[in-house]
Amino acid sequence: MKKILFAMVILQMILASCSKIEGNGVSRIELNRNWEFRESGKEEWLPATVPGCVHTDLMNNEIIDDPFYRLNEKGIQWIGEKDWEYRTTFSLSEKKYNSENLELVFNGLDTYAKVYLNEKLLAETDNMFRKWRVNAKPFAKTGENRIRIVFTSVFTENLPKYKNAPFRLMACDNNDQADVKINMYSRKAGFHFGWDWGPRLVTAGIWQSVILESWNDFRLDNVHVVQDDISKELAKCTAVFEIIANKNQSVELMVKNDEEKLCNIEKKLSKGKNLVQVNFEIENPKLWWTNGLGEQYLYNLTFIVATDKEKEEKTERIGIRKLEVVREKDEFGKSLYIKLNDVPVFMKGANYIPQDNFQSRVTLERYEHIIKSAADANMNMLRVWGGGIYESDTFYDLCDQYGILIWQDMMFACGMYPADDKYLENVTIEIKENVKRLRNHPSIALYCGNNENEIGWYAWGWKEKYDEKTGEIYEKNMNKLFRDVIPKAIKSVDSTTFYLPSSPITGYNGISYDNGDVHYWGVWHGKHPFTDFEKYVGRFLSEWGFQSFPDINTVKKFSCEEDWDLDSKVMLSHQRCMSDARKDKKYGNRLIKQYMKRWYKTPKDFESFLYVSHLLQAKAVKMAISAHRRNMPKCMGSLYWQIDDCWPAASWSSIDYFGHWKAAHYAARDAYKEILINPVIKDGTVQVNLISDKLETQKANLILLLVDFEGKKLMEKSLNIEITANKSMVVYSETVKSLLSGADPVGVVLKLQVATVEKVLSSQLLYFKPEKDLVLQIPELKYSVKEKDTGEFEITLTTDKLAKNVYLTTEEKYLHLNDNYFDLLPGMLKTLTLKCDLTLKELENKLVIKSLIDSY
Ligand code: BMA
Repeated sequence: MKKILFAMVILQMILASCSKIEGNGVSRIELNRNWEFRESGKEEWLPATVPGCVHTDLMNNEIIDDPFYRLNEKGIQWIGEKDWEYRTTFSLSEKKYNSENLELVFNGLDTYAKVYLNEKLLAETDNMFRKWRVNAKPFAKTGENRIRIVFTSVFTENLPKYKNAPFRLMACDNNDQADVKINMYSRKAGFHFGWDWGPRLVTAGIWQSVILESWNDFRLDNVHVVQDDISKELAKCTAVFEIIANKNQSVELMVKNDEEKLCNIEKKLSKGKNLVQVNFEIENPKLWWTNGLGEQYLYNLTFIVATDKEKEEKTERIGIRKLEVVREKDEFGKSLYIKLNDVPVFMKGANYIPQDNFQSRVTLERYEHIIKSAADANMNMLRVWGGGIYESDTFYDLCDQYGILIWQDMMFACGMYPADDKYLENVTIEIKENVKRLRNHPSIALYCGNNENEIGWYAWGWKEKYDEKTGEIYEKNMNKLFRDVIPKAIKSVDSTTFYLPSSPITGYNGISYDNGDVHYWGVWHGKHPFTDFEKYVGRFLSEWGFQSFPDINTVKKFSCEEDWDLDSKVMLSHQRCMSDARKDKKYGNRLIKQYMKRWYKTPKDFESFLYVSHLLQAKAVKMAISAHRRNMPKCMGSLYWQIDDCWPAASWSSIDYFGHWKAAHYAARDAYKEILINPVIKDGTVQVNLISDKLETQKANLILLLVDFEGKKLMEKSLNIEITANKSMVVYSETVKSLLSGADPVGVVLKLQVATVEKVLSSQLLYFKPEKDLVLQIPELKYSVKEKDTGEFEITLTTDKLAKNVYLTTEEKYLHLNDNYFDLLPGMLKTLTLKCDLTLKELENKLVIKSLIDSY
C-alpha cells in the first residue's frame, strides 16, 4: 500500500511538473548539445561545443595546437579565411509543434551566417553582437529537425566592401594587424583581428547559446525598471513590461519584492508588441553604493504577467541608486564626474578587455576572479572598452554585486567606420538590444560611443590623409554614427543614462584636458618621464598605463627555455606594441628598457628582467594614481589601461591571463585605498598629502619616522590631524634638507603613517633617490611557514636590513599572496596569508624569496 501511495505521489509530481513546463508561459529549451562541425567542402563532421568557436573546436579535436603557445598563432591564420559549417538535430513533440509560436533564438553567431532549418534558409546574420530570434514554424516538423549553420569567412564578406568603398577607411596599425584592414566593415569584435596586446585570431562560430522557444498566448520579452525619483525616504519607480501577445487579451501584471506584493493591475493587451507601464514604490529604500562607500544592496524584484491559463515571470536584481554624470562648466573648465546618491565620487579603476580570445573559455570563476580582484584593489569602476564585446550578463551581475560601476563603450575602437544605411540599421538594432540587456544593472554608469575614433581622426593625422571633400563626407558620417544614430538608439530604450560620444572627449579640436575625459599616453607612447603624470592631470583620466611582462611561471606556459630572451621570436610575438607599421617589433620592449634605466640597475638575466619590469610598472601605477587623486576635485577619475589580458603576453595589464596579480595590482590596491597618505618631493620640499574617499571626517595621528637601511631610527615626529571627508589636502610640509638633517639620502627612508588609536589607516615609504642609486645590502630574510585551521598558510618574515621589493614565488607555481613585492624594514614583522594546493612540506621546499638586490 505504502508503495502504491508513493508511486501515486511521484506520478502526480511528474504530471504537475509537465503541465508547468508545457502549459505555463514560454517553454525554453537549450539546444547546445550534439553539435558537429566541418570545414565547408570537407566530408567529415567532427564533434563541436556550443557555445564555442572554430578555434576551440579544432583544438578539442586535436587538429590545431594551443594558439597561444610559442608561434602557433602564425600557422593558423588560414582558419579565419575558410568557411565553416555547424549542425545539430533536435526533436519536436506534436504538442510543441502545435504551439501557436515556435521560435529559434540564436544568442550570438560570429558573424556572417546562413541558418538552415531542415535545409530551408531560416535566417542570414551579419552581426556577432546581435541576438537572432526567428520564426521556426514554417520549416519545423514533428519528430527530428536539423539545424545547419554555414559561416562565411569574414574576409570573403568584407574584402568586396573594402574594395568597393568610396574611400579607404583607416585603423591603427598596431591594432588590426594586417595591411588590409577590414575589421570595421563587420560588426565583429575588433580585437579578433589583433591588437597591441593581443593576437590575430579571426574566429567564427556559435559563440552564445541556442534556444528553442514555444509559447501560446503571450511572451514577456523584458522589463525595464526606470528609477524615476530616488530619495532616502522613497523610491518611485516604473516597470515597463514589454509583452508580445498572440491575440487581444486581458492580463494581470504584478511586481513583487521577494514575497511582498508592490503592485497588481489588470491590463488589456493587443496582438503584437505591448509596452505596459506599471508604477511602484519602495519606502525607505536601501540604497546601492559603490565598493567602499556602503552596501551593494540588491532587491530581488519579480515581474509577473498572468492569465488564468498562463504565467510568465522575470526576476531582476535591482540596485536603487541615483546616479548622475555631471558635465558642467566650472572654475577649471568643464567637469566630468560621477555623483552617486548625491555624493561626488572619485572613480578608481581600470579598463577591461575581453579575458580570452575565445569567449566560451571565460568561466564564472574567471569573471569572479577579475571583478573581485578589482574590488579587492579598492576600485569602483571598470571601463568595458570598445574593441571587445558587450560583456556577458554574468559580468554585469558581478559588478552589481561587488559595487563596480561600468563605463560602457559601444563596440567601436581606434578606427574609421562606415555609415551607409544598411550598416546604420544593423548598428541601431545592435545598440538597442544590448542597452536593453544592460539598462537595469545598477553598475551601468554611462555609455560611450567609441574608443578613440574622434581623436584618431582629428589628432593622429588620419584627416590629413584625405582631400577636403572626402574629409567632409567622412566627418559627416562619423558624426551621424556617434552623435546621432547611436545616441538616438540608446535614448529610445534608456532615456536616463548619460551618453558620451567618444572617449577621450578632450585633446583634439582645440578641446583642452580641462574639459572632460583624457587618454594620457605621454608616459609610454610619448616617452615622457613618470613625473609627467603630475603635469598632465585632466578632469577624468579614462586611460593611461605602463607595460610589464607576466611573471616567469606564465612565460613558461607559452614558451620553452630556448625562448627566454627578450629578442627571441617567441617573446617578440608575445609583445604586440610595435611601431612603423608593425615593422619595429622591438619597440615595446625597448620602451620598457629605456624607462627601466631611469629607475633601476640593469637586471642580470631574463627572469630578473621580468621581475624588475613588474616593479617599474607598479611604480608608474602608484605615481599616476596618487597624482590623479591628489588633484581631486578637479580630477575625479583614474582608470588605468588595463586590468586583464586576453592571452599570456607583455602588456599594460595588472593581472595576467592566468589571473596572476602583477606588482601593479598590489600597487593599485595601495594607491586606491580609501585613505591615502601620499608624500611627494617638490622643489626640495616633502609635501605630505592626504586623500580621503570616506564620507565622514575623522581625527588621526600623522607619524613620520626616518630610519636608515639597518633600521636605526634617525628622527620621529607625530602630529594631530583631521582627515576631512571626501577631500584631498596637504597635511604637512618640510624641506628635504631639514628632514634629513645630514643623513645620506641613498641610505635612508621616511616612513609615514596615519593612524587612530585603534588602527593604522594608511602608511607609505618615501625614498629620496631612485632605486638604482640606493645603497642596498644583502638582507638576511628569516621566515617561517605554518598551516592554519582554515587550510590557508601563514608566512611570517623578518629582516636585518632593508629588503626592497620582497617577492615570494616558487619555480613552477605562482603564489597568490595577500601581499607581495613589498619593502621590509628591519624590526618589522610581515605576516602573509596564502591559499594554494601545495602541502606544507611542498611549500616549505619550494618557496623562493627574492628581493631587488638579487636582480642585479
Ligand atoms: C589605448 C586603447 C587601446 C590600446 C591602448 C594601448 O588608447 O584604447 O587601443 O590597446 O591604448 O596602446
